[in-house]
Amino acid sequence: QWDPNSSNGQAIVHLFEWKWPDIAAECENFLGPRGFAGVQVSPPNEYVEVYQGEVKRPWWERYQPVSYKLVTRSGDENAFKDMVTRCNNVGVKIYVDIVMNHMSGGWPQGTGGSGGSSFDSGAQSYPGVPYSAFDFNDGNCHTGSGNIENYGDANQVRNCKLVGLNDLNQGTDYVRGKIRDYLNTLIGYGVAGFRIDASKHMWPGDMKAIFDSLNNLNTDFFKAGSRPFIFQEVIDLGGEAISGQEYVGNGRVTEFRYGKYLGEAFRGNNQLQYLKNFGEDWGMMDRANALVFIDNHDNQRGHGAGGDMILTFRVSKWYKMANAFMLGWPYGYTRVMSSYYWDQWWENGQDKNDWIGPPQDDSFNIISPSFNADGTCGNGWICEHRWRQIYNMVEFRNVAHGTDMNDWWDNGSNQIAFCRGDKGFLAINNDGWDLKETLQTCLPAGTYCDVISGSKEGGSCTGKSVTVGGDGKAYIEITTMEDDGVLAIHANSKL
Ligand code: ARE
Ligand code: CA
Repeated sequence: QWDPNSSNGQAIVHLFEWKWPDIAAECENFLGPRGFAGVQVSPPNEYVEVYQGEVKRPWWERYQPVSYKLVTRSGDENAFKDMVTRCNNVGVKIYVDIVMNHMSGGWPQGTGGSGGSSFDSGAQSYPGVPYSAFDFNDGNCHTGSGNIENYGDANQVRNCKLVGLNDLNQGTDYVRGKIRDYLNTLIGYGVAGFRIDASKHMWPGDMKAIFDSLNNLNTDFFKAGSRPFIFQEVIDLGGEAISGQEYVGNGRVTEFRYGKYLGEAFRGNNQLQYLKNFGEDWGMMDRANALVFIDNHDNQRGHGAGGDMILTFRVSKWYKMANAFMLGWPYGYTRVMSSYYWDQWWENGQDKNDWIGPPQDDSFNIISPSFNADGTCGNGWICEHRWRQIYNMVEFRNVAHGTDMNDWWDNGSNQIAFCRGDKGFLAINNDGWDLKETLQTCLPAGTYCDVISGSKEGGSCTGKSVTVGGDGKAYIEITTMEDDGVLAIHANSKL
């Protein structure tokens, strides 16, 4: 279903590769108090431990399941349960990344799983579930290699192997039952919903049969009769046999055009003035079905879709502007990315280090983030969600929820501003000259704290203040010398 079952928040954060105890603490110390609705967590089920020459314990090993035992580098089953309970207790929901299209790729006999299960990828035997060769799609795939060779052919996209990953047949009752049991276990622990990995590679009807068979959410934490939130990963930039639209009957769908188009606009391949009708008018899906984000764990490192237009933490000024626009703009359900750092190694337009896993010690244990005095992270974690310009815009989104966009203004190129009812006002300057204008803010008269250059703390503002007159107008200034090209004020930032 389409509703995130959140307490009140309107944005979730993907804590990519975080450990369960660290997420539990983050819910209590930061996400709950800051009004985040929830967390997308990395796959919690057992996967292949990859050691392949130079490539040791890449992040992508977690997308090669071996069983549905809840044992990973993020923690074990008890740690997972404890995280879900503690996050729910502070109003932060957990959304689990579900890999149900496939099991592992081909690995030598004796390769280990993160939960100690053995497997034989060549024989398609996964005793930890158990799955055997009968449960896979080979007979239904008609390409020479057994892999997906042509994205123009819906049949092979669904029934052949994605990059060599053993492809489960979700058409059988047995496979459906195993996936259902796994998801119901998670529901029993109190999760609020699921990100469904590689949805393009499964038949929407098979997925529906599985979702329909799921239990209602745990009534310790949710209203009786609540259904799990579903958001399906489908990369649809147009031009392929399969469209995201085929999946909207099951729940929300990732709108990959959103981050690509915003990347193009902020990088100067398009002008911000044209964002005036950003949304359905741009050919994107209905906002009620869309899950939107600036970047994700794939396209921030050249996997997935969007290419070099995608904005990431590495181009931080643009990145903060694009996130501010997303969180200020009434389209879709929003997800903030939270990353770790790695050194890139570019060769022929490819980052040879795109596989590097999270910060880890010599025994490949993930290292927890540390926290600096100003609240930002250390130990190799970027924690975009702890950047003031981003978390303050999460509050803006919560405050403005339920209003539309009105009073759009632009300068005919890359300076824009708009209101959200009488709840919020946002201005962006991506031109090479200063923005200095008296603009309609739609807010009641008063003095407001700009939550981008600072925060409202104990009744005063650590950044720029904006004085709104009785006519709703205010003098707005964003110079090119400033750290950020955004100004945002809202009902809760009134001084
Ligand atoms: C790894 C190795 C491979 C190896 C394989 C098997 O990189 O070389 O053959 O293992 O051993 C992630 C990584 C993959 C990784 C995989 C398994 O990105 O590199 O393979 O884990 O460990 C398509 C899918 C889309 C998918 C993207 C990446 O449609 O669903 O590819 N995204 C999800 C996750 C990924 C994850 C998987 C799926 C697999 O978010 O993190 O892969 O579980 C066009 C098409 C898109 C296509 C895209 C890229 O844009 O429209 O549909 O996306 O190209 O091919
Ligand atoms: Ca498939």
